[in-house]
Amino acid sequence: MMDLDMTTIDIEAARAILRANDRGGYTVPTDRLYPFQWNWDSAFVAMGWATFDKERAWRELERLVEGQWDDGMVPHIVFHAPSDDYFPGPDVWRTRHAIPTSGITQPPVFATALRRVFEIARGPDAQARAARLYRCALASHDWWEKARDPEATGLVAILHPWESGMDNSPAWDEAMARLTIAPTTPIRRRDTSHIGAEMRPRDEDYRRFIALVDLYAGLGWEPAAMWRASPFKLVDVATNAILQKAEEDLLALAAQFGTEAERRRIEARMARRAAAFARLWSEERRIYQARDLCTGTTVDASTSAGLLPLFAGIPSAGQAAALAAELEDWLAKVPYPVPSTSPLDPRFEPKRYWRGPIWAVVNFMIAEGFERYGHAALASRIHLATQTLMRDGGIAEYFDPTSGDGLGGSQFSWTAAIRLMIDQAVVAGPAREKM
Ligand code: 9WN
Repeated sequence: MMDLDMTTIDIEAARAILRANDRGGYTVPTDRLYPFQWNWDSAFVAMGWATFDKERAWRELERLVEGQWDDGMVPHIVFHAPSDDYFPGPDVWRTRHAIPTSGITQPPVFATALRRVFEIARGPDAQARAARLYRCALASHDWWEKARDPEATGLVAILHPWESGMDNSPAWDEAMARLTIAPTTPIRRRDTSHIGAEMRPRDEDYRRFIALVDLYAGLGWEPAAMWRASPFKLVDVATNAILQKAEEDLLALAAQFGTEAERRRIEARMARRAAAFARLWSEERRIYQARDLCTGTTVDASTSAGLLPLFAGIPSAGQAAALAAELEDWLAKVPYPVPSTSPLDPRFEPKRYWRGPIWAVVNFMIAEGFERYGHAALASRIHLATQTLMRDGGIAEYFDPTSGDGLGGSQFSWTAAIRLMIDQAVVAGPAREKM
């Protein structure tokens, strides 16, 4: 454990980052590189704000749903104010929402954040604010079911790698390599003017990312048309696990804010999804793996996403033990948990974005997951490693699992939020159980 002074300094630094990245009720992930509000970043950031500024925590969630579409989708980016620092901007997305937004979504951490903010940030108007945001979260989960599981399999699919939040994961390689469409929008990358290209996705990835955006923009972002036309339809383990955890949190909120019919709807979805997860389990690989709906095949890639079902209580005790054993094997290869791609996989690259580096938010969810299954030593090992990485490598966007170096953007909001949440988890102990 770190000494108290060090901890106090870290916490002040983490709070200062959130304040510095505040753009008026919403928090940018970091200055310049990501100058707008991102969906799953903001959910974690709201939980971070809740540890020291309750009003700001509520505002973060409220500003995110300013971007919510009429059909319930919460977009992955809300472009509250213009900036030339990021590509692709609103002119590329060509969506029709009053506040410009992207046309795709991101892992739905929102209801989990709402429950947590409601539990720790009570105030005179908390009931009314939570009641309104509960409706937004429910609409978003209903959208996932209708738009992204139209065949009622129990599991939702993503239609763009950016929707997974794990943009260039090896899990998307085969599907992306198969794409035959080309972008019509000229690619003007801005990210590599802020960050070394060796830490970012490759140009060929961007061509494909934008080709999909152009395809969907041409379909007017209409969900049924996108579903029919998409050459990229992946059942992502992380998205489904995060959605399942969010349903659990939504159900808890529904006890106060929902109707009996809504509670039944959420429960039915949870039961269907829990059963359907069996299709993603690989006994041989000891991990959950994605499925490609275009080919009907399992994607043989072992990534940190494959551990996230723990967060939602999906695995059996035996499967949880297998996941722990699998992670131990990874940690025999690299000193820091949890690499985004297995270091035993030939595609592992310790510095290239989602092909190896560690993300504090993913660590947090995996640690909570192991805790849930009684693997307390592994859970605290992950939490402590996250703290150490930040202390030594800075509050960076991501970290090299071989060296511990901080990589990508610096002064990063969701990393700071996790620093604040870990501290609360360690100090508050059982409060963590509630998340
Ligand atoms: C595209 C903001 C976001 C995260 C994603 C991460 C990265 C964007 C990008 O940054 O994605 O959405 O331009 O690289 O992959 O998880 O939400 O931090």
